[in-house]
Amino acid sequence: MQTIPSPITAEQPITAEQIEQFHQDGFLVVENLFAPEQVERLLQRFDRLYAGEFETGIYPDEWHWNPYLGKSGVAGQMTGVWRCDRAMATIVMSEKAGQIAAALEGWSGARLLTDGLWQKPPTAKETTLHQDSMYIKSHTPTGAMTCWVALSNAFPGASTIEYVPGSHAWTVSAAVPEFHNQNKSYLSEMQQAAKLAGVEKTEVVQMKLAPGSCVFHHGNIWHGSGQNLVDVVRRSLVIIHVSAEAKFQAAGSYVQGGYVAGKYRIHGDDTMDESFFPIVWREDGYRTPFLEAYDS
Ligand SMILES: O=C(O)CCC(=O)C(=O)O
Repeated sequence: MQTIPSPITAEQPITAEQIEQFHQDGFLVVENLFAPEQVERLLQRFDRLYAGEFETGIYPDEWHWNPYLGKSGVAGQMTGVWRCDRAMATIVMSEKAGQIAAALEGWSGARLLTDGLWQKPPTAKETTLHQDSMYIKSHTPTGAMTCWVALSNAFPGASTIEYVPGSHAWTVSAAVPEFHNQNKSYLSEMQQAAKLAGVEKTEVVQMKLAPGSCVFHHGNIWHGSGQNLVDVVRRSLVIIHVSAEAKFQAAGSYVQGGYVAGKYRIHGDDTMDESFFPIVWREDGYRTPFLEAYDS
């Protein structure tokens, strides 16, 4: 596994070796992408968001678990938090994260697709291994990059993010039937996919990351997390980019797999409107103008 030093330079965010490593494994660790003060600021917003206090008055796109209705010890997942809270938006719109995503994928720029805020309290069950591309299918050119940012210490046994190295080369499977509270092994769909790919023995690696460090992962890689066996809440932020050139697939057609992104499609138009899918970094220096308000 490779790590890259921080701060990265604007001219060369990552080396050719690191890009090669990413293509081989399907993921790349970047240490200290965000500073301790930035992580601290997000953690201050975290509980408020889960308590339903949305600074901008906008409700998240997706919200699993809340302290009033949810069972204790159950995983929480919120999607589209950048619209709910400006401190979240400042981090989610990171130019540096977009630049690295683009460099790894060979894109001319990176456009934010969506984000996610996760918490896995002690005893929280596993997150079924899956491929993000199962849910991200409505744009073209296809492809997505996820940046999984640790907001607490992430380590084996504490429901840290885990990967099947090389599995980004397998074909994209149908969405897993039970994402959060599965009744069978959280590895079983991945194992079926491995068989189809002709892979006999699979390896699952659990990451060790300090708060502010992250892993960039390919949209097709199998990943998820194990049960939280320690007495600490695991917290993380997910930032998902697509190519700056991405558009929705042919306007007017019915496209499955739109999930969150499909909700923001304007009828009869294939544009991924920058109000909803801003360009966070582009090689010619362009950045969606309204993001200036978040640049602190
Ligand atoms: O944090 C987890 O348990 C899973 C996160 C995930 O699925 C993702 O980042 O795409």
